[in-house]
Amino acid sequence: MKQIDLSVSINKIKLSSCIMNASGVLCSTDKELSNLLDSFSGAVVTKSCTRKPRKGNFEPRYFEWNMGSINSMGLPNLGIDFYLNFLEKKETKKPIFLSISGLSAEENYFLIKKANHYSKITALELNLSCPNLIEEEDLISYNFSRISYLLENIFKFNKKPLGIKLPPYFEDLSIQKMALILNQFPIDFVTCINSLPNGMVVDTKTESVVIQPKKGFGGIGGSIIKPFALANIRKFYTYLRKDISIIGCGGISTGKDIFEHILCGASAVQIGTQLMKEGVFVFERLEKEFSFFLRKKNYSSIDSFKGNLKNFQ
Ligand code: RRO
Repeated sequence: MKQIDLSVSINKIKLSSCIMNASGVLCSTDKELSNLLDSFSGAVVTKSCTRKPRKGNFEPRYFEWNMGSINSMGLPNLGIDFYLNFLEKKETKKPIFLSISGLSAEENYFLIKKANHYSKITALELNLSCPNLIEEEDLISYNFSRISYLLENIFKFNKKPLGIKLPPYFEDLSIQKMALILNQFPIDFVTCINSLPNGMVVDTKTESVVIQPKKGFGGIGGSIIKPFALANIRKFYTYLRKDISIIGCGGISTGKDIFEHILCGASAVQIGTQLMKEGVFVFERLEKEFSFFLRKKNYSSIDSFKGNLKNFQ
């Protein structure tokens, strides 16, 4: 039987498998991160961290139903020092992506400078798209001049490979503008997409919202958001410099979903809601399903179909 090669490169970073966790899901604590390091995933992404530990928003703050999930976690994390110290102690061959999400530009500079000193961090995923911060008035990633200013400052000192976790955009022009900005900087990758902000789920039995923070509004993930993830990946693939890789995230629960993300232009994929539902065993299942799918299609590597989505003529 033909061997299927699921290894990929995200710019210069080599992954033995294109499947990894999405930041935020089962990647906050010592135990969760150890489980991810021991799993079949091709890389590990940490929970977005801040300078100081945070408890996050009040519970209940996560809810899932058959088509997706809603969360308003509020950036609970153990603080950057925990993640750096934890990783420093671990021997692993897997690339490690430290996700950071400072509450201000200055905090992001501080976090990036600090992480730059740690050899175990392969790359940084700068999360500019958390939809659930009580402190934040607007999402920085919907404010193009703020993003531009932030990146200009970051690339004055940053030495690590760096990518940006983006929110979903809903207009072609927004993606064009964002790509124009990103193309000016030595960015290694973008992750598309974070959860869809400001969603709402209603429980008809109790006639109530299903999560407590922010009167029930939260970020939507899971299979229901896949079309938005695919559209954002496709558009960024069209508009971004070819050396900026795309990590697809949003609505993956089967091997076929991974194929769709990569066909649209993703180089690797992240699993969020489905990891939460299934635990770390999801990686082995998805690898098997994806390999099976590729074998049926007669593809033996990711590069043989990546980005090759066809249009009607
Ligand atoms: O912690 C959260 O509330 C959260 C974050 Br930082 C994020 O980036 N995306 C999300 O859906 N939740």
